[in-house]
Amino acid sequence: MADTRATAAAPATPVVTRRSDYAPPAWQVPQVALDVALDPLATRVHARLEVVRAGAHDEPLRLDGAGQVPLAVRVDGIAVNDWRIVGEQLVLALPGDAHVVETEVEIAPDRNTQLMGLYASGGILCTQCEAEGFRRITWFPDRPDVLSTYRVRMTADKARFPVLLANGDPVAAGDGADGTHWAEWHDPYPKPSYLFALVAGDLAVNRGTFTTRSGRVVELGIWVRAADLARTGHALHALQLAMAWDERVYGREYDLDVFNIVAVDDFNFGAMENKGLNIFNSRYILADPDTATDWDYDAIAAVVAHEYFHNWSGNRVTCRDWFQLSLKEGFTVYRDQGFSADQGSPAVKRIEDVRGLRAAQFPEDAGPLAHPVRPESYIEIGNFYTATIYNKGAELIRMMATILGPERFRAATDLYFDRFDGTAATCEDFVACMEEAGGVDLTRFRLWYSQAGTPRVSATLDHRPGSGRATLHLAQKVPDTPGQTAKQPQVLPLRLRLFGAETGQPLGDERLVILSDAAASITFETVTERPVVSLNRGFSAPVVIDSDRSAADLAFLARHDDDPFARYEAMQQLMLDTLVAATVEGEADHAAVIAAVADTLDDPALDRAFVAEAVLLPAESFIGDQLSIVDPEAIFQAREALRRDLGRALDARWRAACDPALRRPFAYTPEDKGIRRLRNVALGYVAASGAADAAALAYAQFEATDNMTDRHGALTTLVAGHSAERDAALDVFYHRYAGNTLVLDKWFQTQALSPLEDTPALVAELAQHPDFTLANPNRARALIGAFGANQRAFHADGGDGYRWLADQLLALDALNPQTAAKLLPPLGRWRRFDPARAERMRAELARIVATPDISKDLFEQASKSLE
Ligand code: 0A1
Ligand code: ZN
Repeated sequence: MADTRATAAAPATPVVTRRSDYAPPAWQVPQVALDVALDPLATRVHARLEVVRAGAHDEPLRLDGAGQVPLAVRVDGIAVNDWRIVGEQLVLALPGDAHVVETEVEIAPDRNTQLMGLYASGGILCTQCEAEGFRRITWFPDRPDVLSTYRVRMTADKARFPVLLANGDPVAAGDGADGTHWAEWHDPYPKPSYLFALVAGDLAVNRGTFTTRSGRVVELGIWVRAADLARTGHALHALQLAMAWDERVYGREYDLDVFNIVAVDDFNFGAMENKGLNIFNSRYILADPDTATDWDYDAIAAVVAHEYFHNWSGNRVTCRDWFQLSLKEGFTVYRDQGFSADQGSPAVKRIEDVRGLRAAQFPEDAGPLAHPVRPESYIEIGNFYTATIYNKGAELIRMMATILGPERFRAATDLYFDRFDGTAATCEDFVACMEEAGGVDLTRFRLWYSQAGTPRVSATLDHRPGSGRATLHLAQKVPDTPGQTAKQPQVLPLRLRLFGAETGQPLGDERLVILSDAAASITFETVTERPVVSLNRGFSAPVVIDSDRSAADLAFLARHDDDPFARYEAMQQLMLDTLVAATVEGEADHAAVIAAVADTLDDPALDRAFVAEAVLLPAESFIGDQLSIVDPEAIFQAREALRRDLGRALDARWRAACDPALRRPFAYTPEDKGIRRLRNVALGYVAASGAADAAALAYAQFEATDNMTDRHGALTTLVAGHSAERDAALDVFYHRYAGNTLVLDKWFQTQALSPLEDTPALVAELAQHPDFTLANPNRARALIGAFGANQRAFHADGGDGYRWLADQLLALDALNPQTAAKLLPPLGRWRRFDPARAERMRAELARIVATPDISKDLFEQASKSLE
């Protein structure tokens, strides 16, 4: 096999792929038969492609390949040698309109450290083909608009690989010579190569069934190592819930007789929706109360649902080209958000999603890697699995759903699935269905797909006492982003409502205002008292709102708004204004925030999960996003001072929320989750107050609890301060969970997220720990990713963190370019910092770009961050 590094290396002049260059494939491949003789060091792949000329042309057949050498090429059964290798393609001229082309290659999954194509994870052989991994397995037109039916035959050593799985349904199996066995699978649904999968390993299965609404009984299987079997129940249950939900909410039924999920420890992303054979990062499958937090349980259900939902939004209807990635990802995220909202509290789910959007997507949209939801070009498509494609993409679908209303939105998704079933579609196709079935004109709305950047909306409310009316003046601006200036106003659906400042009562109904011009004024009648405006309720548009509402008005909305999201938002804005003032001026009055937090804690009508979210201060990075120059230390100090004051002023309330008397045996119910969430937020505030007994309290919780949520919550609080209990807890935790890789990830991550001054030194030390390895993406992210996200530690004076991160990225790039490139963005934010920090960050980016033989993945991220 050729050197695996060769194909990832940055070419001298990187090849840029452009959306405008799209051309339909010259050849289609309606049928594929693969014969795979599996062996960790020498796997033989024989591919038989039935190729058909598409249209009248004399183009040769072009097959993509990476890191492999064709050992044989046959056309219609006859060996040929008149093919050429051009770049990474095998080019073969064919005389007729239909031929059978066969190739044979040898690959070494054991040596595949990129985790793309066929690779080994803990003795399991598995595949990852999205976006361009299939070309690392065999020669093929590896593009999503070539759809084929696949027949796959696998042969392997029966003792080492007793289980053989592939897409579709199993059709035959048997024993071969020399202790081998074989299995054949057939997938009747035409699919692009990125959805191909196979797995071979010594796996145990948790089986279940699901009966679809038309009576088909589907065999479900969650496949893991035998030792992990006891931790698969939650994932299986989530899968059954997701299957029922998709029938009920979108009318989508499952279409094969089996649905398998395999969990592996080494995986570049969260999971993959291969047809009928999803492959997961084990962190999104394995859970039990002792090892997984409530956050993990929720994430498992969300990712299981996400991958399942792709069976329709992604697999039955796929993407024409990778510029359309958000067609499947934005829509599927929107669908999994709806599923999760329906499992518990929709308001809390919305708050979590908006918090995530602000933490990951807004900074992306404001930085050097900003790109539209439908990008115009890329060097490496792996770099475009971003918060913009996924989460902003989901917000676009949500806005269209808001504009259409639930019935018309459902009619539009039905039309989309019907019209494009079995084909490769575009974002434009989706929007056209929304227009047609929704009876709306979305011409201007399409700008959301082509313009990057988060729109900013300014809002001022005019009211003359006694006039009986009020006027809301709105204006919008879409900021410049790399390569895009002078943008047009976008279509913003804004849910609004007025409240009377004296009575606290609503003044009229909620209104949906569609702002599509640069500015507009909206008049409200029957305004009988001084109004306060509740804006962008439910976060109906993914924008930044600049309003002139006073602290008193925000505190009023935090108490009286009837939209839970808006209530949370008012509280956050109040906190944010206070923290920004404190950062800039060195101090601020904390009284309004303390009063609002006290009221929220005291309101018995609010669910505890909501309260826990509402009383959390905005993240340090989000405070930084409000400032023209980020001063990480000043932000940290301002936030700590407010935490201390909140801790002290509301001490009795926090202690009540984390009172051991409230503990009860673990149950994964919305109510118990809420109690646990608030308990751990409260514990953090007790510690922030500086109370002498805080570490003892946290340690007692750490020891006495029966679940990871409370144990990890206590550990997080302990790790944020210096105490004997901190060291003891880290030690106990490490030894108790030695051998459980997922829990050890938490051990690394919690320390890397600590706000203490010695975190940079500790992180450097942890990188030398015997349990640290760059070969496992979860472990690398737990340490390197967490450190990059720790604003205070990463930017600590001296800038040693920048050099350390760059060194880690370069080392990781040599093994796994995709994962390395994903961890670069914290360095790319250099323009937002003071000149001394900015220069050091820039110098590290320049050093990365100048390093010979870096991957095109890392090159694209680093070079764009320098521009
Ligand atoms: N389509 C998957 C995400 C994914 C993308 C690329 C991968 O390559 C390593 C893996 C997974 C999803 O949306 O879940
Ligand atoms: Zn997805």
